[in-house]
Amino acid sequence: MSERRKIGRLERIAMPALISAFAAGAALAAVGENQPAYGAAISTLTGADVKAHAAALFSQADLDNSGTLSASEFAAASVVTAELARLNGFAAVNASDGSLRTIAIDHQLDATLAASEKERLKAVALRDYYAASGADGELQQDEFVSYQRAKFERFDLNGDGVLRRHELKTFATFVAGMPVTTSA
Ligand SMILES: [Ca+2]
Ligand SMILES: [Ca+2]
Repeated sequence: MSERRKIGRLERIAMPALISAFAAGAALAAVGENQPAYGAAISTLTGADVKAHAAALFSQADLDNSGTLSASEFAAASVVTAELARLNGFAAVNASDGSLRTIAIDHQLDATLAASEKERLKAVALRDYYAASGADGELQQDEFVSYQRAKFERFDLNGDGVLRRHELKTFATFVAGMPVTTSA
């Protein structure tokens, strides 16, 4: 199947269900009366937070409860996470203490993702997926946690095991679907 066909199928099947899954568990604070209980904005993000967040994200993204993420589930999660961050004005993080915390995104970002941005995010996600999923072509939870952990390390510019200040801001910008550079 061509990339284009895969992406077309992804739009039709995964997106509405995934948006519901994410909205039920986390975001869409700007919409509706039943707002989830967000804790305060976080000032530091630790490796333990990333692990907890990755585990929560994995179950939200595994729409068919197969215990693994397909390429379309993975790519849809990337796009929906970015869309919700734009809509809310913050990235939502499931912290290691079980609380749902926020990281503000750049206020200059548009509240919606342009179609071209979505296409770019899907293309990047599919590339990452095939790199992370290994020989069996399915992404297991430990592979997903490792993938998230590697991204976290990429944003930890001073290598102290914690994201703070501009590291955190760059991370949130990335979650919101903007291309970011982390190398000097
Ligand atoms: Ca699945
Ligand atoms: Ca750091």
